[in-house]
Amino acid sequence: MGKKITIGIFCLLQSTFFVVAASNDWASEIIEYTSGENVPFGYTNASAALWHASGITDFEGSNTAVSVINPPWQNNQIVSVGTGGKLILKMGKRVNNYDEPEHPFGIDLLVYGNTFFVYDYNEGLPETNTWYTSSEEPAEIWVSADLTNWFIVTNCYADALLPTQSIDINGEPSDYLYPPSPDLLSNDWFDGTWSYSNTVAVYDGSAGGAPVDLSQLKAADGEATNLSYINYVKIENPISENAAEIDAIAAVAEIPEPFYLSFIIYHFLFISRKLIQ
Ligand SMILES: [Ca+2]
Ligand SMILES: [Ca+2]
Repeated sequence: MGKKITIGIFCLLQSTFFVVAASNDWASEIIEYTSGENVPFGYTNASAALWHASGITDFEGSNTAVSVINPPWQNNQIVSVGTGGKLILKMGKRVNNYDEPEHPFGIDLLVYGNTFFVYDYNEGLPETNTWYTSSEEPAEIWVSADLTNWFIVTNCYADALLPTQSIDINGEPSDYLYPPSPDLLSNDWFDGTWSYSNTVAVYDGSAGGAPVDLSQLKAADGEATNLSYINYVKIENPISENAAEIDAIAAVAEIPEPFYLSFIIYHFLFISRKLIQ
């Protein structure tokens, strides 16, 4: 009985730790929200943009996996930033600007929206049925370390490329903290060759999102700059007549940590075994 309780508490601690650790990777606090104009009714709940991006959404009455053709759309999943609107969120932890290898492709932050690729239903299943447009509603992404000095992201927009994909090509869960290649931002998605299968394949296990590199920023005076870290993200929409939707904002996971850790653990075990022998 005592042992069971101990194991139970241990598991509880483990799962609590897991939840807390996972949460820190996401936007965790609303600093400011102004809906702006042209916002769909009911889509003004800014807390929908906090924590983990959506993995499932309703489709004709049943839960289905979020994908590049099936975006999150429920008003507890996304918040709209209309024309003249603004959403400022604090990240759950400091987001560092790293290059390879700590951050794949040098991408530091991922902004998830609800864009999707559009294909002609009349031409059959989406696996090989090519995209002819997307539902993008681009909004500016700004970042700040101190909530005073803001810098605009120059390499991508929110609620544009890339649509969210919750499962990989094998149907396994995508990694929402692993960035897609930023080369995909300049890909010609509508050249008649891109459909579900090859799109998901080039995501390479990432879940998509707008891939932000903190080395590709501009100051208010237009000068190119970078930041070594940020704590705040602002989505602003002076561009689009349509409201942009935000699902979540994630810090990219640092790659080498587990490798270093496993390296240390391996050597610790190796030395311990030698000592015991
Ligand atoms: Ca970077
Ligand atoms: Ca949208």
